[in-house]
Amino acid sequence: MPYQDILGVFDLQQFNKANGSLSVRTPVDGSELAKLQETPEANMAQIIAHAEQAFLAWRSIPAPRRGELVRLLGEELRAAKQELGRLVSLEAGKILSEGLGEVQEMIDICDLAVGQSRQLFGLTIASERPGHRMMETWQPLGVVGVITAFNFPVAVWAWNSALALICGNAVIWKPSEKTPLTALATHEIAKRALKRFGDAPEHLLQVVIGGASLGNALVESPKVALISATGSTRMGRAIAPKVAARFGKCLLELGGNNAMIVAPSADLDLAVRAITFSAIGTCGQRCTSLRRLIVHESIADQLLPKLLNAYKSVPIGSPLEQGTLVGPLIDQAALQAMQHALENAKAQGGTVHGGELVDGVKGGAYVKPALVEMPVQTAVVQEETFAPILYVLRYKTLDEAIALQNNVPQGLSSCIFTNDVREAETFVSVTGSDCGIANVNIGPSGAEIGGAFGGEKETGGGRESGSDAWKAYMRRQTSTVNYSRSLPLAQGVRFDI
Ligand code: UN1
Repeated sequence: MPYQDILGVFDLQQFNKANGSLSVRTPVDGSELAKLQETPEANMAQIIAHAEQAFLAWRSIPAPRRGELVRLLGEELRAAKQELGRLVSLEAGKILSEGLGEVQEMIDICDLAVGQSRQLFGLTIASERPGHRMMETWQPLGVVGVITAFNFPVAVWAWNSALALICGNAVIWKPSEKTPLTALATHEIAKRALKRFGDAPEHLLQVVIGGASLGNALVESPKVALISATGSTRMGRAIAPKVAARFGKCLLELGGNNAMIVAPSADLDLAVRAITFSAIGTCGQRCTSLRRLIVHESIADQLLPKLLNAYKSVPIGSPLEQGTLVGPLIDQAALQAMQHALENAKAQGGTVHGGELVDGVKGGAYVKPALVEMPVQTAVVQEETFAPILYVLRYKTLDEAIALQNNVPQGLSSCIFTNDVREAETFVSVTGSDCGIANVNIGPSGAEIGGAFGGEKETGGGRESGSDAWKAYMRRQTSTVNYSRSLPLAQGVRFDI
C-alpha cells in the first residue's frame, strides 16, 4: 500500500481489514488506501443508547469544565496539525496548504468554544407580576448526530462537536464514506484529549463508518435531539422531513450557488485573485466555491482575458506536491458530472473555455477549470455542480445584477467587488443579496469561524460555527419564579377559590 508514511502516523493500519467492505481510495491516483469494516446498521441502536448515557453524565459537568476538554482537543490538534493536514490532502485531494488550513479551522473553533463555555448566557426578563422574576436558561440538548461531507472532512465535525461538547451534549459522527480515514484519525486525536481530561463519560464522542443507512438510523431515532448535516440539497430533502416527522431539530448546510458581482469601479487585480481562489481553489469543491460571475458589461472584455490568463497558468497536479494549486476532483463520478454540466451549458448557449482532462497523476480525475460565458442564467447555471465551473454573465444595472444573483434556488454565499460605497451598502442591505453570507471585496469562500456560517433557501437555513450558533446545540427554557406570598395571574386574570 502506498502513502504508508502519511497513514502510519495515526495507527490507521488497525482499521484496515482484508475482509473490510468499504474500500477507501485516494483521489490523488485512485489507489486503495484501506479496506474498512463498516459499522453494522444493527449496532446503531446500541451506539445511540451509549451516547444517551454519556449525555446524562456530561450535562451535569459545569460548562467551563466541559470547555477544558475542548481546550485539550485544540492542543492535540495543534500538535497533530501537519500529520492530519497531510492526511486530509491525501484522502480529500485538496492541496497541502488547504489541508493545513482545514486543521487550523478546527483549532480556531476549539479556541472559540473554550471561551464560549464560560458565556452560555441566558436572560433575565422583567415580569409584569410583583415579586416575580422571569429568566431564560440554555440547557443541553442531548445526543447530536453530525453528518459530514467529503470536501471538509474534519473541520465541519469540529465546528459541530466543539460547540456541542461545551453545550453539554454527546456526539455521534457519520463522516462521508469517501473520507473515513480522516474521521478515524480525528477520533484518535480526540481520544488523546479525552485521556488527558480524565473523567469524561465513555462514548461521549463516537464515530460510525459506512453509508447512508447509518446516517438514516440517526435521522430516524427520536433519541437523537439534533441532526446537523452538511451535503447536497438532495440529501437535505431526504433528511429534513424525517427529522421534522419526529419533531427533532435539524441544522442543515446544503448546496450553494455562489455569485460575485464585479462592478465598474472594482479593483480588477483584486477581483481576479479572489475569483481564481474561490472558483478553482479546492478544485471548485467547497460549498462556498464561486460558481457564477456577474460582470458589468463595461468591464467584461477587460476582466475575461485577465481571468483566462490566470486560468492558463494555474499549476494542476498532485495535491501533495509543493506548488500545486489545483488538485483532482474527488472521483470519476465528479468528473462525469462536470462534463455533463459543460455539455448542458453548451446546449443552452454557453461558450466553454477549459474543462479538458489533464494528465495529472495517472488514476486521478484531473481537469482544467472551466470558464463558461452564458447569454442568460439558464437551467444549468441554476444548479450546483460540485466542480470548477464558473459561469459568466453580463449585466447593465446593479438592480439587474442583484436580481440575477438572487434568482437561484440556493442562498449560501455571495459577494460584490466595487469601490462605490453606495453599491457596496446596497448589496449588504435589505434589498441586496438574499444569502447567508454577503461579502464586499472578498470572494464568497474561505470564511473565518467567528461568524455564523450557513445560508437560506435550498441551502437549508442552518447556522454553524461562530456568533450565536451555539444556541442550536441547546434548548431554551423560560422560568418564572414567584418569590412573593401571593399568586397574581398574568394578564390580570382572576380565578379566586
Ligand atoms: C464547506 O465547503 O462545506 O468558508 C465549508 C469556507 C470554509 C468552509 C467551507 N471556511 O469556504
